[in-house]
Amino acid sequence: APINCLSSSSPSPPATVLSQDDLKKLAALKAVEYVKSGMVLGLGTGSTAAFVVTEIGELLASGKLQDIVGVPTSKRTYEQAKSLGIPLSTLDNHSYLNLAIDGADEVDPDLNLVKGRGGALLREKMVEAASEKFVVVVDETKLVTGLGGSGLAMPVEVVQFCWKYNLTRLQELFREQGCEAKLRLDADGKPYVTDNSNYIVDLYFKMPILDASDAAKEISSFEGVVEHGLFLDMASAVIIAGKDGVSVKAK
Ligand code: ABF
Repeated sequence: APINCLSSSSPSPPATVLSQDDLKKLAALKAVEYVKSGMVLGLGTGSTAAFVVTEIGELLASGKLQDIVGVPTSKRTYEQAKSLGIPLSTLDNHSYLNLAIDGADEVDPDLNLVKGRGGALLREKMVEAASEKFVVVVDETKLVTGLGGSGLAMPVEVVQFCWKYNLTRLQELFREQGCEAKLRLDADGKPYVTDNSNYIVDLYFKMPILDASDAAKEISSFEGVVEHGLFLDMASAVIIAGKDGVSVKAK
């Protein structure tokens, strides 16, 4: 159904224009249709994934879903899921997951992703790689023609030891692509520390990354790099909510 509702009758009532949060929620509700009782589920991080977690909590509370076990991708999601009474576990105890649902920062036409602006990229990648299916939930503002093309951060999680050394190496690696590397700071202006006690170096590109697969390999080859936000060939499906409705792109 269309989600930007305009009446054709006269006089016209005001158009109902959905907010970005409304769109995120619509994508989340669609994704939850993939969840079946008995599943072990990867629970994503971020504002879109939070709608997914809320809905799963409500379905469990009403008895419409049963025997769900959630594996959270961050401390934030752990707290949210716990407060909703969702039974929780870890990859150590559940190394095979049926399904993970999470948001993304950028989605390219081949369903490759940039993730991690929320800071949870390491646990997200571990949980999502262990899932049989990985469903991504976004609003249409996340669609790009090439990864890195939004002009926003592509995060790289690095160990704290000599972080500046790796920041410089990362900037050098992509110098010809107009890359600027910055240490992520928290609200107090101190280095942002991840759930795994690492720092994040954000890479800003002036143009889409020329060869994302090559870039992923090069970044991973640096000693002291823990993980990067390029999630290539991982998504099984992407649910996109936009002004014309909700669509699903699958591999
Ligand atoms: C997680 O949350 C991240 O990988 C991504 O950085 C972020 C997206 O957040 P939001 O849904 O709030 O835009 O999915």
